[in-house]
Amino acid sequence: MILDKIKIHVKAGDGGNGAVSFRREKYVSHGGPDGGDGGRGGNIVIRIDKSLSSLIDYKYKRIFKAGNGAKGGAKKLHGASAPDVILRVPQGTIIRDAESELIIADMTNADDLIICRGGNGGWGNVRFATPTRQAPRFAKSGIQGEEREIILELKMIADVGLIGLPNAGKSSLLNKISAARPKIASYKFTTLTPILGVVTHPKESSRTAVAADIPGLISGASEGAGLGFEFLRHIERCRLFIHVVDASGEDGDPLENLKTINNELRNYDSSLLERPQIIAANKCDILAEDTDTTQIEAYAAKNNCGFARISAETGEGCEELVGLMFDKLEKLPAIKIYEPEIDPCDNAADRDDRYIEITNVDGTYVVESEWLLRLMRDINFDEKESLMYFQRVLRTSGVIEALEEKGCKNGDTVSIYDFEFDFVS
Ligand SMILES: Nc1nc2c(ncn2[C@@H]2O[C@H](COP(=O)(O)OP(=O)(O)OP(=O)(O)O)[C@@H](O)[C@H]2O)c(=O)[nH]1
Ligand SMILES: [Mg+2]
Repeated sequence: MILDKIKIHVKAGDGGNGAVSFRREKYVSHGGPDGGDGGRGGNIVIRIDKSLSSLIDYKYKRIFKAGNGAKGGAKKLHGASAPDVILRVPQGTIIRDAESELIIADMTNADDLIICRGGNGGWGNVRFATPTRQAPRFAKSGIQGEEREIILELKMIADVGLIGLPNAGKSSLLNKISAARPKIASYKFTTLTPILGVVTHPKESSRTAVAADIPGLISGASEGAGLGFEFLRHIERCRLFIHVVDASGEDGDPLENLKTINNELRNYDSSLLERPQIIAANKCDILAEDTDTTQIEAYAAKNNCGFARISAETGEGCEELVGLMFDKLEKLPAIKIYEPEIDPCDNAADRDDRYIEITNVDGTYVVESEWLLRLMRDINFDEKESLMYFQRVLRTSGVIEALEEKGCKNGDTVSIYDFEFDFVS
C-alpha cells in the first residue's frame, strides 16, 4: 500500500464544565458562590518534522483525540487544561479538508498548524453572581472541541526528480552523486518508495540541491500500470527533471523509451512535460563501439532539454551532469508552495452545527451555542453599535424566537455566556 495519501480523523478535547459550589466555612454564614471554571480541551496541532520522510506513522493509527479539560472545582479552582496533541508530518505534507479536498495548508515552511481547537472551559457559578442574584445555582458546560477529517498528502520537497523506465539506472545515479544509498539491482522495480539525496556542487561545497529517486515508470503508468502514477506526486514540485535513459540499447530503443516516459508525464499532468529536463544517456560504459548517442542528443536539443553522456556505474560524465544541473537550477524559480484554498477554521462539520441550547435555571434562561460564543469574542459590549449588531443577530438567527418558544417572557433574565439582559420581545 502506498503511504503518501492518508485520511485521518482528528478531535480536539472538550472544555471542562464549570462548577456550582458555595463557600462553606465554619464561621461564615451564607458563603457566596465559589465554583471555578472548567479547563480548556487540548488542541490538535500539526508540526513539520524534517527527520521524517514518509507518513508511515499514520498507517495503523488513524484517529487522534486530545484530552478534555478538567471540571472546575470549589474555592474558585480552575480545572486543568489538557495538553495539545502534536501530529508530526514530513516536510512537504499537504493538509486537505477530507470532504472538499481543498488545501488547508502546505507544511513546507509553515509554522505549527492548529487543525482543531480545544473547547473552552465553562464558567463556574461565581461568574454569574450579580447584585440581584447572589446565589446562582448554575454554571456553564465546557464547549465541545472541534472535530474533522483531513487528508495528509506527501509531496516531497526536492529540487530535482530522477525519472525514467525501470532499470535505467536512476538509483545508481543518485548513489553516485549523493550520499544516499538506494537499493540497486538488475531487475525492474527495485525502488519501491521515493528516496531523497543531497547533491553537492562539485566545486562549491556550500551549494547543495535535493534530488528524489522515484520508482520506475512504464507505459500506462498514468492509468495505474506498474507502480502507477502515485509516485509522480512526489516530483510534482521538482524544479527540474533528470531523465535517465539506458543508452546501450539493451532495454529497447532509447528514443522510444524517452517518448514513453514523456507521454506518461503528459497524461498525468501536462504541465509536468513543460518542466525543464536534462536527458542523461546512461550506461555509456557498455555502449557498443558503433553506437552513437547523437540521436538522443538531437532529441534533447529539439525538445529544449539539456544533455549529458554518463555512466552511473563508473562515474564517467556524472560531474558534468551535476554541473549542468546546478547551472539550470540557478535560473529556475524556487520550489512551488501550495496556497491554502480554505481557512483552517472553515470546518464543514462546524458549519452545520448552528445549534442553540436553552435551559431554564431558576427563572434565568441560559443560552449555549458554540457559534454564538465565537461571534461574541469579536463584540465589544461597551459599544452601542456592536451591542445593537449583536441584538440584531439574536433576532435574525432565531435565538429570540427560540427563547419565546421556551416560554421566555418580557422582563425575564437571559444569560448568554458573560452577557446578560432582560428579555424584551
Ligand atoms: N554497465 C552499467 N550498468 C549500470 C549503469 N547504471 C546502472 N546500471 C545497472 O543497471 C541495473 C539497474 O540499475 P538501478 O540503478 O537499480 O535502476 P533504476 O532505474 O533505479 O531501476 P528501478 O528502481 O527498478 O526503477 C543495475 O544492475 C545497475 O548495476 C551504468 O552506467 N553502466
Ligand atoms: Mg531504482
